[in-house]
Amino acid sequence: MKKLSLIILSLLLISLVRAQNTKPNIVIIYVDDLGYGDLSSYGATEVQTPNVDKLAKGGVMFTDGHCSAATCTPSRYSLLTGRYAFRKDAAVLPGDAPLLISTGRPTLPGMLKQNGYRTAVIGKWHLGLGNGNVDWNGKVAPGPFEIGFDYSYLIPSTGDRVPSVMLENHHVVGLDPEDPIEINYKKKVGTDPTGIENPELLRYPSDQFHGKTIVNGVSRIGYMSGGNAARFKDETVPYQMLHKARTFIDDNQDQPFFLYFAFHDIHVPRLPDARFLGITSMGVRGDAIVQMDYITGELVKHLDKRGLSDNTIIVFSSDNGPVLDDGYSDEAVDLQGKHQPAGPYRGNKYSAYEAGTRVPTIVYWPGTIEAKESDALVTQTDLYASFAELIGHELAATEAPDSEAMWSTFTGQSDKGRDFLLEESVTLSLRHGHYKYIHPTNKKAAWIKEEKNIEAGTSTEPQLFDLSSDVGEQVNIAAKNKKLVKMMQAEIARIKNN
Ligand code: NG6
Ligand code: CA
Repeated sequence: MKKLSLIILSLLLISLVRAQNTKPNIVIIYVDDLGYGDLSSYGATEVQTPNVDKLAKGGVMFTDGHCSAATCTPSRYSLLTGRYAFRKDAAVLPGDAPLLISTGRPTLPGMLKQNGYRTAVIGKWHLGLGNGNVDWNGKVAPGPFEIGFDYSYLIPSTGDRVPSVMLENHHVVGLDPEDPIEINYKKKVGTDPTGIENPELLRYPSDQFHGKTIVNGVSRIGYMSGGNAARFKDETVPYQMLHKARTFIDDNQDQPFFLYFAFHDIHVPRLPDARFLGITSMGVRGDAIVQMDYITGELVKHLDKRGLSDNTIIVFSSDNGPVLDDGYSDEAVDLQGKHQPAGPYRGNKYSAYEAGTRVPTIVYWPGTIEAKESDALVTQTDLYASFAELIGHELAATEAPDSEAMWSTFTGQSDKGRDFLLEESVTLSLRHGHYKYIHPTNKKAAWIKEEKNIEAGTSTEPQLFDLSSDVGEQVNIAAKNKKLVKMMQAEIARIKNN
């Protein structure tokens, strides 16, 4: 009898190990506003990022990897749904926006959960919460839980938008019911000072959009009253996130898990912890990059410590290109020095040029995938179908409609990237080999400002660039290549009608 149970136990153990091998843990480390040139592995010389470089040197480092859009919300939408955000008209969301992802839509965490994973999102959300009239004092839903996450610990929107609190699962952390939160994006609520009225109270000046309620010495977008005990201190948020991530890993180390670790660094307001202040010559933007690198290293070390590294895939990337002045005068511009946040590429966050979406992209899985540099054209939109391919999940007809299975490319076994790759901004751009087409538009987002050195990259005329001879997108060759332009336009029309 004893022998039989021993046999059963060992069979169970073997199948558990097998299940783990076919279902490795997945960690997506998603940095906010990190540009192509912001890491030393990607050519930065003024800032050192040894921890991320270790992933780049030990994994597949992509030189033509893209987030799906040049801003946060649309990129996150596509990452989590495998669907282009333009289909949803997704743009940067206000802090009181309802949940953008419909609860019935298949999602990456939902798909993994269905396949036995425990799923968590820790960090910046910015995909809306609630049904349109969210009460921050009660149960905040629907949100991550309703679209496939078992656990969430969130900055609800962005650090520069109220409410400046953390949300754990359905509730604001540390809220005193005697001091309820009220949020208003149109008019002032409560008596808290604002940046516009009391600029002398600010740690650094802001533009008028960011000049509303002051929290932690920094004025934000939107008005907030109450919730004083729950208000976060920006400096400690990354460490709280790290703590929650370690706990999630510890609690789930015996089963497959998916952790979407969404940094707020290096988005504005940039308020790195004191130990990183002044560590670079680039001011708080550079210091926040080093803090991000440190936290990444701590996360990787924790996986090592638990013996999980060989069974964990890490994807490291960013949600859009870099920006220096995004609303606060934090010296990022004055102290930039020689640093090139976008590397050799033209543009920035928001822009239709390459720098809007071409971001550091690393896939790391020690012991399973070999280190290499890949110039394959890849997009985060394809992670959904690629992970499904990896774990043997067959996509339903309406699941992840824009996501292509590219696992062999993500692991460096194949160099074949996307034939056509869409880049979203206020317009649509399309990559095909070394060609880059930008669709004409007369739209312009309010925050795109030449005086802030933010280039939209748009034109009312079609634009075509040959990146093989013109990496900086300087010479528009559309007029001389009418056939190619037509073909690109036809492909965009085809994608739109899909
Ligand atoms: C813009 C904000 C910018 C930033 C961005 C979102 C203004 C003028 N600018 O609206 O500061 O918060 O939204 O950034 O309001 S993102 O990375 O989340 O897309
Ligand atoms: Ca962003």
